[in-house]
Amino acid sequence: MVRSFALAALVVFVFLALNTVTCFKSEEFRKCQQTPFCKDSRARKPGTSGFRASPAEVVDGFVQARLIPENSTGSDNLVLKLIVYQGGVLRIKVDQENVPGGKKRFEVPDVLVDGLEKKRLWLQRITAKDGLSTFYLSSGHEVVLQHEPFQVYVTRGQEKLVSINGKGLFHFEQRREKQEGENWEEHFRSHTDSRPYGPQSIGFDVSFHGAEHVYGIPERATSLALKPTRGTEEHSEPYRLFNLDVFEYLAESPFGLYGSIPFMLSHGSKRTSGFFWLNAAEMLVDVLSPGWDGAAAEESKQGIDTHWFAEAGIVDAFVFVGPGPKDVVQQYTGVTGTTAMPPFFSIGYHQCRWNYKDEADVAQVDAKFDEYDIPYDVIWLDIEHTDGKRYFTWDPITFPTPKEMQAKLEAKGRHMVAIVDPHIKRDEGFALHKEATSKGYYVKNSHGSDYDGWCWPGSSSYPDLVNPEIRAWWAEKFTLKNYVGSTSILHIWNDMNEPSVFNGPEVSMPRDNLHYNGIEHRDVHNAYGYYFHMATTQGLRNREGQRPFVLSRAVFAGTQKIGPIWTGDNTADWEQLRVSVPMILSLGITGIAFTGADVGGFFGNPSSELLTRWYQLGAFYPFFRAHAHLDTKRREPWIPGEPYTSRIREAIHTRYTLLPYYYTLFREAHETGIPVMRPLWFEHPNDPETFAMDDEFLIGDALLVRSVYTEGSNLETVYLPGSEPWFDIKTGQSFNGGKTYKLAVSQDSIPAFQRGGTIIPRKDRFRRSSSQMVDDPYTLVIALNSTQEAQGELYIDDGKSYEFEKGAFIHRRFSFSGGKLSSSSASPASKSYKTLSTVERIIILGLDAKKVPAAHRALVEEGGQDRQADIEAAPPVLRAKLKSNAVAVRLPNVSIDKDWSIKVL
Ligand code: NBV
Repeated sequence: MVRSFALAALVVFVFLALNTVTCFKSEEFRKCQQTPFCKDSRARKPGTSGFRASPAEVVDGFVQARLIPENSTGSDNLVLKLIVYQGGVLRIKVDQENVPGGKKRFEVPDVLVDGLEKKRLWLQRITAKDGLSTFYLSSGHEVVLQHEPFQVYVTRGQEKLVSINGKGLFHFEQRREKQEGENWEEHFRSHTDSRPYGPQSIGFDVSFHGAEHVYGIPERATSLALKPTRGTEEHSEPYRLFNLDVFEYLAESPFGLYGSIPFMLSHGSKRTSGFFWLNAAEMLVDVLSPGWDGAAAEESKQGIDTHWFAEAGIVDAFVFVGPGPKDVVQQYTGVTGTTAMPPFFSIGYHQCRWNYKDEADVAQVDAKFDEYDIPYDVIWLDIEHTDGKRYFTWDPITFPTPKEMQAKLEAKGRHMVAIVDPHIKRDEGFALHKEATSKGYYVKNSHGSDYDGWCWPGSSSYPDLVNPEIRAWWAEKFTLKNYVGSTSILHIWNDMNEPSVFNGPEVSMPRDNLHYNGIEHRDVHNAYGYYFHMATTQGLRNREGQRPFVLSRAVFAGTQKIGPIWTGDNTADWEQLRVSVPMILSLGITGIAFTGADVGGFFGNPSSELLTRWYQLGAFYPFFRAHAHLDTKRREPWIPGEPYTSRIREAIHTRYTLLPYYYTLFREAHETGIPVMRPLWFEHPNDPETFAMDDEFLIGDALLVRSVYTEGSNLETVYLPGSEPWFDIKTGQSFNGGKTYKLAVSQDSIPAFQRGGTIIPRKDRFRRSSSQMVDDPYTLVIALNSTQEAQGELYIDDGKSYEFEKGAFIHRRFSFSGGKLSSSSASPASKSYKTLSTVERIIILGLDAKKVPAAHRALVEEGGQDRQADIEAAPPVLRAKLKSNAVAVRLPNVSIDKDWSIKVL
């Protein structure tokens, strides 16, 4: 143990020495001015692109034309393809046809969903008139190709929705032969990039007409509504999409973090639309403020212009027409995939720390949760559990009996997660390294030998997971036989997969490194971590067909169909608590529903109040895990003592009661792509008050949460949107919608409200972990709207396997109207999943005072039989105080999976 901690300390020391100081070192990372293609792209003037499109023709059901640069002497190498998919999706591809040397430019594979081709609309004709070629996109929408100057836009009636190159910034550096004496090398700090293919950047403008805000393009620590980066002058660096291990990242910075999702949504009172550029090379996006191009302020206020540019690749972009926010996300996830259905345990609470020292430490942390009556589902092991940072191994001194350790957890229905990073220790005695070397499975340097970088184990190499054969090999390492010491309750954490290389340029891999088929790292950089995550997940999936849980730090478009991610190394301060909300919202609206931030803050020691507030917020994150740096003080929930421990317990308990609701929302995300945690404008798209709001959020369409982000706060401003009432989830107090309130807040919880018109399924009995709640009875909380009605859903399956894909699930719809609650099937299952659960309680909030039942009996009808159940009204004193009427139906005992009704009035 001493040995491994001494080694860890040494590596941390080396890492810190490389970073010189322990905070974000901006000079480690390239600025736009230090990146030639970025600098050149930003210097381009509107209207200077000078491309024209040749007459368009329909080829194999899509539209094709050539893009010809101005003053071209016959260079018509650029081929434009416009492809339409069902449901309002336009794809725009521009590629270089004749590349010197015959090597095609890189087109990112493995991101678009299988079966996309089946959704393609087979175009029959285009209408050519006045230099415009027009064709059908979807009901009411058309695509227009303007030939000279080249521009593509989408219309609805007379209205333009989204245009590409409307501002004339399109440029495409074609790969060409190197001229005599030309030097294509680039330098950054001590690093040289040989750039063997020379300049090959691409850029264009995208205008979102009628938009009031743009959102998306994570991952960064900024507000949800993206601020302009340029106007007539530069305001800030452009938003950067380049996966990097940014040490102690800053809140409020356009700088990109561990992940890149090149998908942007625009929203205004009239509509939402979206734009996605499938490209894994370094990309930058400027959001331009009105008047940036010299257009009259009034004219340019009609929407938002953006400028996108990437170092390499091709144009493979998608426009999504909406019209609402949920439509856009559905269209985007229709192309890139929806959230993988998580195993049930993984939506419970996770306890992590760098590091739980040894098996005794794991056992005592586990026991303390029971002692303090706090449920948790998963305990995590960070890098120190390995034998000298050789992943898939266990330190023989500190973790000598990993299977026994896991068996003890399993007995309580709990799980374990262990870390597996992509850097493999270059140690001749390490079988994994020997095998990878002999099979030629490592990423190569520009000279073709195995790339050797510096990471936790010291000298390390990185498997080339871009190659499907190597992914299959990597996946095999996770079988219970190959991963010695693992059991079926062990799941995986993929960290450092940007990839992080301590001595590489910008703490990553050189861009001229080589993957299989000669793919340059620059082309695939932002997807490396995606492939690593994919191969690991495949490995766990092969293990007995159970749903895997693999947490990744790096993220790319499409990651949602693989597994969850978290927001990396945040800091224990109030500002980072605050920014976690827009970060998770931004990931959610770009498809990644299963995310969270380290509760408590990774770096530094939170005060007990901050830690408690973080639990109170984190309990609502889709992914709920506490984590802390090696150098921090212990901070498990019982450490701060009273009154904090009780408050933390209450926050975790609240999460556990809501697990049925969260699981139902995950099912929705899996089916439709719509995120679990949503910005207010997702549910209230016509309310401009909500558009820039990111200090409150919604869980599904029923819960609104407003966290507390300042120390000692006892008063907070909360906006409750819409025209229906909202009910405080703790007290039942009702508030009218469409108003801003100044509310007294206590230290015990953060404000959270249920919207009138919704029904939330809960399980209120406290257990040690979620697996022990399987057969527990439900409580249904009905919050009535102004017409005394409400709707809700519940989805249940075995929480473990893929049987749900064959119809082994229960999906119920609850509906309250005319004083009666009914349960009916929401989607027919081919094979029913069996459960013993019943409904033990129904709480009704907001009953019209005059209608509170006098009889105190409810009439229950199930399977053709009638019976009665007791109704308890809230005592009159409480009723007056709540200004709402809460009644509870006790023990109706109806089966959760059957049709029934309960007449209350
Ligand atoms: O594996 C150690 C840490 C991990 O705890 C953290 O969550 C990751 O984001 N890891 C980064 C590497 C070291 C960070 C200083």
